[in-house]
Amino acid sequence: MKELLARIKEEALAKIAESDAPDKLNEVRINYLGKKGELTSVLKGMKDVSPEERPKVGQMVNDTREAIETALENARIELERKLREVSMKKEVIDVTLPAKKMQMGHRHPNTIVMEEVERIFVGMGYEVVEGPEVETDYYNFEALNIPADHPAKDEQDTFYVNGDILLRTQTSGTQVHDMEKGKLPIRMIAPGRVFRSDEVDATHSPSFHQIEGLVIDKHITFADLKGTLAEFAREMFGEDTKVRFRPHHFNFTEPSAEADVSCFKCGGSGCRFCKGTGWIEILGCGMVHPNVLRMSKIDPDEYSGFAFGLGLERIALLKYEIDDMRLLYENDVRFLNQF
Ligand code: 2NM
Repeated sequence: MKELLARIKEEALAKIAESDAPDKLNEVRINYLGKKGELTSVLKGMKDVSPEERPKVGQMVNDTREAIETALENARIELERKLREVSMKKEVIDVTLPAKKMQMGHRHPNTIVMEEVERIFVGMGYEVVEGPEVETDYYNFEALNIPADHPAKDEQDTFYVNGDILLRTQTSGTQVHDMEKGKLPIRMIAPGRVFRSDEVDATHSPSFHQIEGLVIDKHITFADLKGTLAEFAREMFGEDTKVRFRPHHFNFTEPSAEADVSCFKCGGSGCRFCKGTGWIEILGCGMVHPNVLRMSKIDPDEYSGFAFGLGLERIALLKYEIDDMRLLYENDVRFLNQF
């Protein structure tokens, strides 16, 4: 009996030692300690052992069972440790590997120019004010001294919602709203989308963007307008940029002018870019018409002001030497990625 138990124990420990997976250990447990296991059949044979021998043999069987169980438990712990080690090695992260490149979006050329213009005027103490894209006839035309029979009001040029409500053709309405508040002085720019009933071509679109500026205070003169736009041109197009003013007509300003900047490609000597003239037209401007001030309850004998308006897309096309405005709206990333 003693030899039999020693053999069982030796065999079981050998099997445990060569087990390299949890289910193999389980197999050993079933084969030796299970209901039909070898040790169990020894226990069943106890009835043939004499009563005097029984406690001794019983003790031996228990010792053997304990030895096998301890070996199984130790093997299980060791096996789990090994498996954990293998999986930790497999899951290791190499922090020295080059990172995946992030696909970063970027600002649209229109936005770049818009933010640049805003930055320059905010630097001069202007407020940025946004207003509604849908306006009444009064704010878009009448308050700006544009009479009922003016060609700009024609349905050929303006999108009407109905007889009185329309899509704004300029952002000046936003400035009228501000003047009506009666808080003076005013130093503001009104950027935003405007609408005109134009056919799409290289330089026209039914929807584009404007930035209009307005300053109203006591003793504002055309000299203030000139100095302001000269500073804007230097910041926008470069230190050496010159500005010139040509007489023009707008209903809402008197006198009115168009402003040109010296060509920032050739410096003014004349090139393909400025069509040989050395100058590039960038905006319209003037001193706010007394009628406009009066309609917004500002006394033109006490206050005066200047205003100007520029087309955002036009500046973007010039700055980036883009020859077709449609490229700014198509949102082809191969085009947009260049800026
Ligand atoms: C321009 C040209 C000249 C202008 C006038 C006003 C207001 F509201 F004060 F009357 N806002 N913007 C103005 C003046 C706009 O765009 C070419």
